[in-house]
Amino acid sequence: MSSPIHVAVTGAAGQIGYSLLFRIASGEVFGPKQKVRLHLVELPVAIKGAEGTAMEIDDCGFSTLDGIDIYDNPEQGFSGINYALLVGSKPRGPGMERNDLIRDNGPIFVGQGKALAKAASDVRVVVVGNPCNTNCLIAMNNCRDIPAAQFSAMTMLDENRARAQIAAKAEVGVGEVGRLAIWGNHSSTMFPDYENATINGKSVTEVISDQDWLQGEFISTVQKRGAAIIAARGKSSAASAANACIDHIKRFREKTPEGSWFSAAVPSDGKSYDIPSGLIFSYPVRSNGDGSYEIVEGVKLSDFARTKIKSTTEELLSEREIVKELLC
Ligand code: NAX
Repeated sequence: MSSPIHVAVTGAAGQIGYSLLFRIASGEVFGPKQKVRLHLVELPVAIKGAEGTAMEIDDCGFSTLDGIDIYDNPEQGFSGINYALLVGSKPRGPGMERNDLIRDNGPIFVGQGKALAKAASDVRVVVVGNPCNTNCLIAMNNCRDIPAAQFSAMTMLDENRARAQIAAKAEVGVGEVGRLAIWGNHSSTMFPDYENATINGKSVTEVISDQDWLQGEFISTVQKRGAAIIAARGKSSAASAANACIDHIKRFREKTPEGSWFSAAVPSDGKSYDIPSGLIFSYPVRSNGDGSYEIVEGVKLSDFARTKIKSTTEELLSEREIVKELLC
């Protein structure tokens, strides 16, 4: 086996951490021949919980696990890592507005960006903690030494949710639904682009003729799925979020098949689709399989799609305005 891949997970004692860490340790992400060393990063108050999770991971006897280290200090936790999965952040409390959440969580990502700059160099940073696009922007801006292209935020859960909805409506397997890009923010303004998606290579709109469903119920179900899960389960999505995080990492590591794409929020370049630069924006992207990726160019957007993308762009611009003091 080659030398271990070091993966830091913040919020390791939380719900998503509990679903995510076992699957990383099991070899599912980096393969059966690759050792993994886990860095569990938590707040001091939650270290005991992280220790309990670590005991359970040990008890699984994964042959791909090199070991687990637990930290209450991000700079130590990020030392020498190859991946930083920034999951930990403060959840939205009762009656709390999204803008309050943005203000409250921003400083966490200033600290983590600075810690990454000091402790890590060749690292891929994936932000899951909400509001994940803007948190990623803050971390990236506070970590100028690491190339911007190595930062991304997760919209894969939204893509998976959208593919599942389309598959159910068309009565096909989820694996038959492809090219379903999420545009914009991981929030209720995101646009799940059914217009360019396919079912077995055919356009979704050819297979599903119910345009009202596509423009209405489909989009709003995907946009509000997180809230529907909280209402049903009493807790936010955790296993599906961890699953999407694994998909996100794997899709970036593998070369994307010709003609296909996946969704990820990445730094906007100011050129693609008239999105201003300096945002973390979800686009259709394609991995080259060598650590680099490209935003897919030339995707045809209808007036309907453009209106939706405009609104999610405006939301991201307003989030950036709220945290502007945290961006250097
Ligand atoms: P939990 O509240 O179960 O766990 C969060 C953990 O983060 C806690 O153990 C807490 O101690 C830790 N934490 C808080 N601040 C920290 C810091 N500065 N350093 C290290 N650890 C810290 O939340 P969970 O359900 O695991 O969700 C985590 C985040 O994922 C939330 O922000 C949530 O909103 C977000 N989500 C993002 C999704 C996405 O698609 N991008 C979907 C699922 C989820 O809602």
